[in-house]
Amino acid sequence: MFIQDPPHPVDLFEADLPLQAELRRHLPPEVLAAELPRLQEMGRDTAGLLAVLSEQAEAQPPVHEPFDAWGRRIDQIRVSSAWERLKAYSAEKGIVATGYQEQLGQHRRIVQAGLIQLFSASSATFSCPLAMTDAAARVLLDEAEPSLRERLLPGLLSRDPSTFITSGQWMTERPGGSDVGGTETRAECFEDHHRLYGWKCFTSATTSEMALTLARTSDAPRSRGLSCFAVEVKRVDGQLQGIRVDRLKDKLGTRALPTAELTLDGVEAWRIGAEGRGVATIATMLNVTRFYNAIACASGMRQATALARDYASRRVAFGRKLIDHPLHARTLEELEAESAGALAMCMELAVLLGRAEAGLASEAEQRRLRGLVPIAKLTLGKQAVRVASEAIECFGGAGYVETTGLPRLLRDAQVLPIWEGTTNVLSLDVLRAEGREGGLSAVLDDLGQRARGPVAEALEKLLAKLASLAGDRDALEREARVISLTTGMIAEATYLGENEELQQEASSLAALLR
Ligand code: MFK
Repeated sequence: MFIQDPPHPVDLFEADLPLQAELRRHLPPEVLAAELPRLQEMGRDTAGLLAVLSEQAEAQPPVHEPFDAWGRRIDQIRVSSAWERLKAYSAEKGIVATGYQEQLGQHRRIVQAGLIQLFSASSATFSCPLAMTDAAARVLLDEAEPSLRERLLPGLLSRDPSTFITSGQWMTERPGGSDVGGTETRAECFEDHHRLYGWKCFTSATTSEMALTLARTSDAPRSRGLSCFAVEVKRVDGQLQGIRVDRLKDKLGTRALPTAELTLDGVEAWRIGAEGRGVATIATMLNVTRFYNAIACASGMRQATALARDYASRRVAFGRKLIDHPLHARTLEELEAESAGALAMCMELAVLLGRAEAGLASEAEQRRLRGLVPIAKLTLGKQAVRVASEAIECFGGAGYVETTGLPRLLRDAQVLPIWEGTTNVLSLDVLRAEGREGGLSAVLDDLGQRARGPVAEALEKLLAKLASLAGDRDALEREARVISLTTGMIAEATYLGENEELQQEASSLAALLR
């Protein structure tokens, strides 16, 4: 009787030749040599420890216990021991801390991008709390009072599991996850702190020790009345102070990740940044989380592609292995090309972010970073879903059966275009970045210098389209998504085409532009 061999967990460093090639391209040899053991070890873990932990964490989703046995309100969210171990693992590997490792200079975000590329898809979405933790660290460094910074930052950047803390980001309320300016939560001012009153409806990583959030500090309309706050989650005698967990969300995917609805009932909070500048303050945070989100997309694409390739090398149909069928081989090549292009985009972002944070970015690079973050996040979000869907199809009916573990690829990909800004909201952010800082022009000017062959031709067409829309704001808004996605794919093909080791992937990706 025929029994099909299932796909095997893959060492995602060994299998990710584009990652290796991109690290060689972007890192000086001595930095790469020093970092290689850490990356290789994590790659081995993706086929071992991390594969086991992520499966266990998925199988044991968080549970909300509103009351203890005696009827006392405790609002405990119980997570699996595997989820706790993923937290400890990320501290030990310094995934967040690497982004702040001074001695790595402008290369800090490149090394970190390599680590997130390996960790994210094998972490049952523990990369989500890490993204928000990193972003909170950035905001605290840039904007917080020294005393608050000194209290919270060491925990966020700790490599010791016993002191490592994570941060949430409580932004979404009833008026919307996108339209943050409608936030209803109020902040009451006391001597040296505030107390917050309101309802947050989509708080991910709710077991985090702290969170950044927005609340209304004045009657000024919309975002002008909002300030940014840090909240430390505290318990006294087992009881949450000033917070009630109303319920956990029942989500399509990211099932190991606790996401809750919270009532804030006088929780203590510390303002960060100027009063009435909450959205601008938290925008720093959004840029870091969108960077992580882009890498989460690239990571998921790599995992899905590696599994589809592994399966195709063993599955026989119509008398030969799937991989030996020219049409299936082409599908795999296209998955490879999209995965490699996505990674090249993340590495470009990592270069720019690292240079900006090390104080080395030119004015043009800073504008380019501002434009490229939303373009990368929205382009890769769509690709992640497309690639996951195609990869699942490579398994036929087995890809549709829960117990194979494969449907998770698609479920977990589907959140990536949604959270941290939907495709349309980010397309409008690209227009905002252009209007205020010339962010899109900076991306396009740079591509004009770097794009070659068919990619340069696609860029010409895009520039002609943009020229035809000049001055017509409504038409520009209607086309914002097409412009952003086209720019994103042209950018990927351009950056990938610059890696001499990845010419095959680059020409497959360029072919997809036609
Ligand atoms: C694995 C990886 C996981 C990743 C983590 C997952 C965590 C999941 C949790 C969530 O999903 S939380 C919800 C996420 N929500 C969002 O991402 C919000 C989406 N909405 C937007 O991005 C809107 O565009 C925005 C709220 C920013 C628009 O609000 P407004 O009130 O219409 O903004 P406005 O008035 O245009 O801008 C206010 C200021 O912020 C301006 O500065 P100025 O006052 O100085 O002129 C803007 O320039 C600035 N700003 C806005 N967006 C910016 C920005 N600055 C820099 N970068 C940006 N992206």
